[in-house]
Amino acid sequence: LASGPVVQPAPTVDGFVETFLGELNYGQGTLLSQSTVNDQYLALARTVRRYLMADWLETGTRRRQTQQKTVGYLSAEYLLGRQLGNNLLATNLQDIAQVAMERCGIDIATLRAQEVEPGLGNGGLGRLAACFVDSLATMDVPCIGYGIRYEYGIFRQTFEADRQVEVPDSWLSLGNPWEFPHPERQVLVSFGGSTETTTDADGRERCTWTPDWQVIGMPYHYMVPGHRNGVVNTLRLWSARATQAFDLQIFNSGDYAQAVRAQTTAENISKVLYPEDSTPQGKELRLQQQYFFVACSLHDFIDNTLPADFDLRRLHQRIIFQLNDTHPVIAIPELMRILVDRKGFAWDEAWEITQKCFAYTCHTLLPEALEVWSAELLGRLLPRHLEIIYRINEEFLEEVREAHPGDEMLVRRMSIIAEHPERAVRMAYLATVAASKVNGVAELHSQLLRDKVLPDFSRLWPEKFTNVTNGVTPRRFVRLANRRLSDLLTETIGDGWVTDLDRLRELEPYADDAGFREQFRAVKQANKERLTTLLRVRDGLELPPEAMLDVMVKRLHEYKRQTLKLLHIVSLYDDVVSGRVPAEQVTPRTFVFGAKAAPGYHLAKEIIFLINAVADVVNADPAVAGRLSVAFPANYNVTLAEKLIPAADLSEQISLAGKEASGTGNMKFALNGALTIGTDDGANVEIRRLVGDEHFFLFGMTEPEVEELTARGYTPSAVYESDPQLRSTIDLLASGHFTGGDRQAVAPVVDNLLHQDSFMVLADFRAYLDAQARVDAAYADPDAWSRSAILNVARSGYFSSDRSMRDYLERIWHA
Ligand code: 26W
Repeated sequence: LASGPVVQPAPTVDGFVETFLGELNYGQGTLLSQSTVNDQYLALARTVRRYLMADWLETGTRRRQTQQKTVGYLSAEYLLGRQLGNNLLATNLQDIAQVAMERCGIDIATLRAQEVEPGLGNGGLGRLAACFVDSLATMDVPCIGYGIRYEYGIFRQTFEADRQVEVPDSWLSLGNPWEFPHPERQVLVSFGGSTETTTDADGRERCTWTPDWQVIGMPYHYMVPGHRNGVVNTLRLWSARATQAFDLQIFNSGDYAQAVRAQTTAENISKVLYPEDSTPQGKELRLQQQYFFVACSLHDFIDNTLPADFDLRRLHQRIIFQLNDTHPVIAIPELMRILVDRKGFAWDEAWEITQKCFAYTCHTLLPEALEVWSAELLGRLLPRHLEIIYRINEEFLEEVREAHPGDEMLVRRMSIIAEHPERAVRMAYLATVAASKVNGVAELHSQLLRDKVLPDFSRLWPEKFTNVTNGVTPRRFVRLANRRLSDLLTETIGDGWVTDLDRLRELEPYADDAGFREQFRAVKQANKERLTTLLRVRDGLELPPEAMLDVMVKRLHEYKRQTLKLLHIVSLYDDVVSGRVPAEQVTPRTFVFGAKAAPGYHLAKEIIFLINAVADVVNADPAVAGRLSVAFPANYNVTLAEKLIPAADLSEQISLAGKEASGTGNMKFALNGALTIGTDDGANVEIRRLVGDEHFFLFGMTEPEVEELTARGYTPSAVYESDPQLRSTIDLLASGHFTGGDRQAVAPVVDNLLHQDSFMVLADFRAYLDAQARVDAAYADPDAWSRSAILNVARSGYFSSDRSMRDYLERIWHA
């Protein structure tokens, strides 16, 4: 019994009902007749969990026995999305569960809606991590996802008088049936204090770190099921607790209130996800979070996962730590500290081991998004780590001097330590120096990373740099989100595509089959109707279900250019209300936005306000009724994405060329049969190459053209002056037409466009409008449009995260 197989409930309706009622009675302590929706949801989740448990335990046992190399994915964010639907899909229990619930008089959709999604991420980077762990489980690759169990995830967005208001996301308040706390695996993490170097009897220098405070890291385990393959990997998220000793010390001194405050300090570490996406705040708590979770994770793997007698010189044969951006990069000096100070390795040997155990993925090109920690802060919080970083840097710069004697400028440029405006550690440089491989997330991004962000490093170590284009999981974003399309695909080409997305190619011939196109359009129409119903109930929006659905969903950021989309809408509206274009000539479109702004990002919040203001006026104006509507449902998240993306006709991917590292939403739309209007940026480049020019609406400057314009000097007001349509559009905005005559309210955005426009919205306006005219013309021919949409689906199999994982395995992990 102790080590034998776990008995799994029978995968039948009877077995499911029995287990469910058992969970309701014995787990929730209630009767079906008395139970609330939350009781029923929790019991259903625990029922599904039971069908995964035997596989989870078995996978763990198998991993321990075979001792294969494991991927330790280190990520400060995992944007998982709801678990119930995904786990029903993975276990092939969807139909059984539905019938079982019906038998209990329960509508399973109501229970699904009860789940609050774990929003433990900001956007692309966090969602990518969730897709990657899904793929690794489906491919039966050993992986432990390490991260932070934030008590509060990304804030819930509401609108008050058209402005964003943030509400704390208390996702745990109704209970979380998907996690398993493991107090027996808790880890101690130290902070602060000082270091002392002494010399051993045998003449070896030894450093001791005497920290002045500690916290406990408590792991919570989450199941990561593969798709119907009997594999369940583990996500291990850390939660911070106060230590008894720490409390008691103060408590004994008689200051009870102070003792409780100390507890709060410790537990603050995993309290809340930082909602800043791509603008590092340099906050002490954030560095605490970063060190907290990597210290826990390294300790967990080295001391609690590897066998006790493991020879750490072979560490790289058992683990590769993948650094998801710079957030976990403090793991590098932490591993050096473990090897040198705790395990007694000589520096050089420790460095050799460390270099083989890490690989680094960069997810950005914005210089302001590259994390830099002040030496003052780092030294105060982690004095030993700062010493280690200095030594790594010294030895690295020696190597640079040897390769390029006399080039002190180069040495200064490449130094891990910046001296201005203050002494600080460049985390991306530290990662690049230590990692075995450095990768970007799309072809263009990897090239720009080599040529623009890290040019000196790529010259010194060209073989270190590689690309792995991002991908998305077809399980969640096609099979789960778009059941209708999935059924049509499976009817047509079989169900192999779910785990082998290249099989979508077999769909190509059907693009020329009128009957198939008809079915494909019916799927899209049904998805649109599902969405309009949802938005009516959820947001009180009345949208015409037949209009073209034009969707821009992503974090709000200037470089992504939501304002370009807004100018397009205003110009269409302007055309009609000014009488230049009869309303009947306007293609009916519904514009949908979804976007959260970082709470401290003022301009982004002004843009949200302006979109809402324009939406109010456009939606209420009879002049464009039935032609133009604008929807901005609040709180865009994974759950909403799953409803929006399958309904979209047009995918807006309009960042300024050279700014979007990859994008992953762009892939989800193409796979769900939307056509893309997009710039030559990020993975758009690869999408266009694969689906074909004729099935993609390209516009705008290329990255070299952006560079050239920047060098020449860009004057947005001159563009405004030279284009009458742009002038009219901006003047209408500036007039206060959308803000009840209040010109002040629009000034922040309008003035920025006219006098700053850092992301060249005005420069690309004309090209964007022309491309949108091409969209209208194409949409007028439903057969040609659906042919293109089908070819987008058929040719996007490359964007499966399974393929990304194969590329990481081959180029980076060798696992
Ligand atoms: C606060 C500091 C900071 C810095 C960078 C926070 C978050 C970041 C991330 C790198 C931002 C991010 O999510 N990047 C996105 O990563 C996706 C997955 O690779 C890409 O598809 C997006 O293009 C990229 O913006």
